[in-house]
Amino acid sequence: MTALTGVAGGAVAFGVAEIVHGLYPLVPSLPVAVSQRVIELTPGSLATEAVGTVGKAATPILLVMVVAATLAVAGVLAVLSRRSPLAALAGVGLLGAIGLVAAFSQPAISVPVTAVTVAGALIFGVTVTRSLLTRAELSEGGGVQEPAEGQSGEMQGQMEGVRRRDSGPGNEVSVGRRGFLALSGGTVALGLAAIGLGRLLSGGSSAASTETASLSSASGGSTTGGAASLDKLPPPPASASIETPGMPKLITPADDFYLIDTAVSSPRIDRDRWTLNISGDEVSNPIELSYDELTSFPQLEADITMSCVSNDVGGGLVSHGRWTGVRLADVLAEAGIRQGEIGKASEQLIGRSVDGWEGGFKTNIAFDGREALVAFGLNGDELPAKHGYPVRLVVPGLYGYVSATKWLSEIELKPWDYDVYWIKRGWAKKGPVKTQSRIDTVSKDDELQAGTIPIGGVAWAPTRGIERVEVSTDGGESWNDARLATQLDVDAWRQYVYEWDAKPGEHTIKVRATDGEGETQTEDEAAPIPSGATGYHTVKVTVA
Ligand SMILES: Nc1nc2c(c(=O)[nH]1)N[C@H]1C(S)=C(S)[C@@H](COP(=O)(O)O)O[C@H]1N2
Ligand SMILES: [Mo]
Repeated sequence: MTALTGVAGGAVAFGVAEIVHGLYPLVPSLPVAVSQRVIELTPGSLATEAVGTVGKAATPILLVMVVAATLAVAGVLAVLSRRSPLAALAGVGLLGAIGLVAAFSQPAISVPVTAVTVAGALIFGVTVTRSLLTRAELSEGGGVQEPAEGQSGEMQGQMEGVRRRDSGPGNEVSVGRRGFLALSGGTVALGLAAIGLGRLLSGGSSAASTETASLSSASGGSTTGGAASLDKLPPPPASASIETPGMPKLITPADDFYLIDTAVSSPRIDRDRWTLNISGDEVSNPIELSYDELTSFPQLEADITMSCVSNDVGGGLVSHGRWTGVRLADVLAEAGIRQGEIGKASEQLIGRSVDGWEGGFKTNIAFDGREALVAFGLNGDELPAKHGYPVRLVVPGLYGYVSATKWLSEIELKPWDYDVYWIKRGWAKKGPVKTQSRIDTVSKDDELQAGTIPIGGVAWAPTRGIERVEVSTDGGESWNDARLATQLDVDAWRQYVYEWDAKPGEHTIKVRATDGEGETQTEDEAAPIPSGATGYHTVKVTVA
């Protein structure tokens, strides 16, 4: 019962803080801030397991665990408070300190308002717990005070006086207890409801952040007075798509684009206050660009298939975007960084996010001819919040964990021996995308009808392109050339289909792709860690 008073106080404190966060974004959400720290401080394999492979997206479970653990501690503190109120208060102070430290490591926060919020929430919570505790003592018939014998008559008198008002003859005490339980339970519910309200107000973890404005109306012409040119791509030719059930769309709609990051919720960034810093020990002209300055470089659209190193063979952590952005090389040139003049201290380009996450790759890659972008648009719209609004990096041919920094705020040139987030956690230093292919039109254990069955899907080898895709329907003993859709771009995945004349029986279907350099993907099976999964996607089906 006593513990419940602490849980109630804790829930109210969380609720108060969360509502303030909902109303005033510069106060971070405490559960989110703490969860974020937990993720950051959990090294290596543990993070990989708990957060999922390479930064598996927002984990509501972790949020719930953080809240539950804090409430449990609050319960223990309430019990402790009966023996040693000071120790309990110290405990509350410690909880507050943890919340503050976590909050201060969040991007975009107002320090004074956050401090006042945390203090206010704690006072609220402690007050609620104390008043509930007082009632608990009453409803338990004052049974708490062991030292009652030695208490002064005056004190006893007070207690009796109060108690008399509360309890009468018969089962009054148990009614009091029930009433107390209802009151505390109600308070817990109120606190949790307040947390919910706060999350609603702030747009929740990710659900409400899907609205995006069209790029043409949001940037370019309107903000820069038409100065920025945009080199748009023509719509993909019909021949680039193969219409068959189960085939993924050639350009992945933003809502379906795979999602991977370590952020518990997407940072909310005010584009008008956002800046991109470019620096480094050897950078001759460090600069800070506003959004308008960034978008005044020549703009282009580029078709780039992006994938995650932790994608399993046949997995879904790969998508194709038509990105709008400016050339990374142009932006670097503005800071005085030029091809052929990249020294040891600038060998690695670090993309840093507002939340501190970093990716890093060889600076040369920005200049080797591929369309590495500082991107601000996806499929004609501005970037969705969860995909990096307002600005991110997109580099063809590199897995996301080394290159595709979302919520980009800094580019820093560093020596190669500097290790970024996932490198410290055991993933490969370089992350070139391996040639891969996937079967989409049939899946494991499908029961199919004999006749013509289209075996189709996508193959990708960004920067190299796909030259050939073969399908085997006998477990790899013989191979058939698939029909290929037109290659949209060497950086884009390419659709294929093989019209299979299926006979009854059990069949093992495999696919393999050959890249534009004539290299066929390896059959050797490897797990995603450390440098990306390999092997042929294999699907067993039954034909009746
Ligand atoms: N700020 C930030 N950027 C990030 C990450 C991250 O955790 N934080 N994850 C990277 C990884 S591992 C991948 S695969 C891609 C995924 O981008 P997407 O979620 O838009 O598909 O983003 C990269 N950029
Ligand atoms: Mo990734």
